[in-house]
Amino acid sequence: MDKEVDVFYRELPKVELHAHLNGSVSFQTIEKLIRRKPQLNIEHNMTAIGKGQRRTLDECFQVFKVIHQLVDSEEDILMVATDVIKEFAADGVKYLELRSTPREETTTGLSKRKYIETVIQAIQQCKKEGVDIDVRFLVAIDRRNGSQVAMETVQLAEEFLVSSDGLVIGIDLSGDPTVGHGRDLIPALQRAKNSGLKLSLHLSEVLSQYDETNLLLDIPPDRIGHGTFLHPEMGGSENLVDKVVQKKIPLELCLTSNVKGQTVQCFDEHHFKYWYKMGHPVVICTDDKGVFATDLSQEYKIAATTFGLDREAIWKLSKQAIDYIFAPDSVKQQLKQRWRELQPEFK
Ligand code: 6MZ
Repeated sequence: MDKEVDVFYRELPKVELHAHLNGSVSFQTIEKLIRRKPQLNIEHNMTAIGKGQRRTLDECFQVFKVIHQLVDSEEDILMVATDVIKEFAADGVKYLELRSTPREETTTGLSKRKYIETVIQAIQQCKKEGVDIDVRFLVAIDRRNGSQVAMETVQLAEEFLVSSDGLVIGIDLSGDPTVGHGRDLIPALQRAKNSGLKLSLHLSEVLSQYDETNLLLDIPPDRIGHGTFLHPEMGGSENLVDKVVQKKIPLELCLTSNVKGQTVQCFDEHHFKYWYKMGHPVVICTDDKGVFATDLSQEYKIAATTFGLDREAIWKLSKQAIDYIFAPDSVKQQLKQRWRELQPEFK
């Protein structure tokens, strides 16, 4: 591997907008968790998908279940969130929107409220330690849990929107895309939107979700996760593309995740190409850097080598991501200033 090239991606200031907390747990942190819970008999190959390996999306969701067994207390969440934030910072990420599904665990006394408070505590702790990264939190709705849980999650997020000093800023809709129908979640999502929470929705991550995607685009979301099957070349439709384009909804694109999860055949065929060529807003993200054994520098490098983007184009892409963050304009201005200070000479 060319070391000098790697340094460019590592030093590139980056914005990460699509990172699931429990999918982002590194090998090292998993090691610590396994030591805390030896009785679970969990091994590394059950929590990550290594180089050259692929799984079905369904198998990926089994991996999250294993990680959830390892992360089931306040203490675990604090460690996991702190480690994940520091790892993103070490990878050159200057602004991170972390998302996670609040869980309750009767055996450890964990409540959903405590779950969110603990993530906030980790963010504050990193800030106090001077870790060079601005972190915000999106409360996630797992579609598997249905409409009532979705509504309760939004209500909880509304409370934190007011009380967390700008740290909780939005809602994520995620979970196994083959389970449930988005139509049932519209009242909760609409309520979130009305109360000022930003919305990032996983849309068309798998084929044949025209009706659901069409309905959810009418809310509309502030950003789209994946959107793999929106466009006609992938079995989507012009109508969906038109809506996304007209509303200028940015897409969060996760190359390694989609290839390892087998919703996309290979990097060459990734829908990044379609949207980027069109000039539509796209943001390169990791999705689950632990599970898919990647990091954001690596994802930018893959985009560059696969689609022939030079350093200037990559720089533009990382800078453009600032426009699509959910934090207020003042934060965007600060980040743009940072990028100006760090910009290298392009020959
Ligand atoms: C849909 C995903 C996902 O919330 O426990 N999640 N949802 N598609 C994906 N593509 C691979 N990757 C992760 O993190 C794990 C949870 O994030 C969602 C799933 O609901 C998973 O259980 P948290 O921090």
